[in-house]
Amino acid sequence: MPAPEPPLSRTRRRPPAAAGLAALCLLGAALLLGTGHASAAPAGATIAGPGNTCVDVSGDDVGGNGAPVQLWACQPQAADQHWTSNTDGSLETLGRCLDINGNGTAAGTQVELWDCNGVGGQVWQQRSDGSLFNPQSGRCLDSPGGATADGTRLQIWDCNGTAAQQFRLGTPSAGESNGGVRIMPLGDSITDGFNVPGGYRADLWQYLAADGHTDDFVGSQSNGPARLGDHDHEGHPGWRIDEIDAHAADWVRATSPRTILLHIGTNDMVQNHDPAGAPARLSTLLTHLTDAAPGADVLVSDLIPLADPVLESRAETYDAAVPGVVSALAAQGRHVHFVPMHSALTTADLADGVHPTAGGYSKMAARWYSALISSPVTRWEAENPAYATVHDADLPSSPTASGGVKAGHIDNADSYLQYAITAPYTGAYRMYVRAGNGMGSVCTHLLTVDDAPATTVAYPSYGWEEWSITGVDVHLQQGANTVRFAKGTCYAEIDAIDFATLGAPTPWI
Ligand SMILES: [Ca+2]
Ligand SMILES: [Ca+2]
Repeated sequence: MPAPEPPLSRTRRRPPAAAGLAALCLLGAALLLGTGHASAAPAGATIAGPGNTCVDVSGDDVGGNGAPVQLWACQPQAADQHWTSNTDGSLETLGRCLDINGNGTAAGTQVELWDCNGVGGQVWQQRSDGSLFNPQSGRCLDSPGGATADGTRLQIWDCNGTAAQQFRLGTPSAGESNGGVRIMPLGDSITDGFNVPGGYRADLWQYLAADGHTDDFVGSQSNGPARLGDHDHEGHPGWRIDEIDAHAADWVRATSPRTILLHIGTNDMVQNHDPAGAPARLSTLLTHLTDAAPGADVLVSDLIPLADPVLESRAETYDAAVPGVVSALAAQGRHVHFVPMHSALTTADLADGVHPTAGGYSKMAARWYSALISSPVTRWEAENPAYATVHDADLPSSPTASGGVKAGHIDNADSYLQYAITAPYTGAYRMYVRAGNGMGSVCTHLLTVDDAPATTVAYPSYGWEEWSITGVDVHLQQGANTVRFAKGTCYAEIDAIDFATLGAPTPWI
């Protein structure tokens, strides 16, 4: 089976956008046919509320004065569910404090977010019975009627020790698991993240968090930056297929992954280790993996490009065999699925001829995520003049950006980055914004899609060149659309945006 045509070539001069999306729709269909979390997450601690909820600010990590404070399902990456305890007894998130409306004291007064100002209505004491006590009012934080539904607005009420008043301030550092779906990134240095610690896993984690998935990356190895919420992985630099195979069954028995992401074979090609036999070795590895974890789904990719033509030629022969290896095992009832990774990158995305740049790893993450959500994910670079323009802003080069360039200095009232997006159908899309924010607090852009009123997109601060991915639901018209990011609060940069159609959910994440 030939390697698939690159569905969204980053080097194509002017991809008719609709064609690009349509091609990836076909890719999404093809993918379907083939068939812990170290919260360096946001700073601060969660406040566990009644019914396994978390104390949350209404709206996505925006939090202006008066923003309602409510219960919501816990989301480990949500900045507005992480609260810092200040020395004056206040609890702070998004730069503001948990506040009783009007500094009130009456039972039933709602709580909100407000500028930290040291008033008595912002003082909270954790008590041993699990309540959060406000000394000024003599009352406790309370969920009305003991409600636990998402969006339940909180209030103060007479302290009564009931479940409605159980609010426990957590410890700031989580473990390497958030209790979600276990995913094992498995492979060699490209999984380990050679040159760029965390590799594709950092952006993949960001995609998962952007869509509210809770996942536990598993494996015996660990590395990566703060924006990678779970550093566990099973990437072994320099290892070939046979070397991974010697340990793979033990690894999956140790961690019971639900989903395995496998990119392996590069070292077989680089070492010229019987490349002709590599497909058979891959088949053996997959057999051992699926025997050891028959309930797991194994997503198997072909290899990203190699710069050396001789190595690349070997790899392309191997790549061409991978879909057949996968389909033969799938025909036996084994849960294996092919993911076309070669087409996600070009040699321009390599740092050293073998390993991706940071931007290349980001493209790998987008392709893995496309498979995991069974939906095409198309990337639109901020710097591509075919469809993107900046006004009173610029396009600096960036060592960590996809394509090596980002949009920056969106600093003034009239500054913006604007895309001309051509969409294949009218309806709902999921947009992912790869943004950089080194301000130390949440920054925003004002997003305008066509003629709709402007909305706010908020980005956590991981540091400049440490990219976050934020998900936004947008409605596009078939054909031409205008998507504009204008300056909001403080200063954030944009590397690229991605669009996904809303595909069928998979059980893999
Ligand atoms: Ca983990
Ligand atoms: Ca870019």
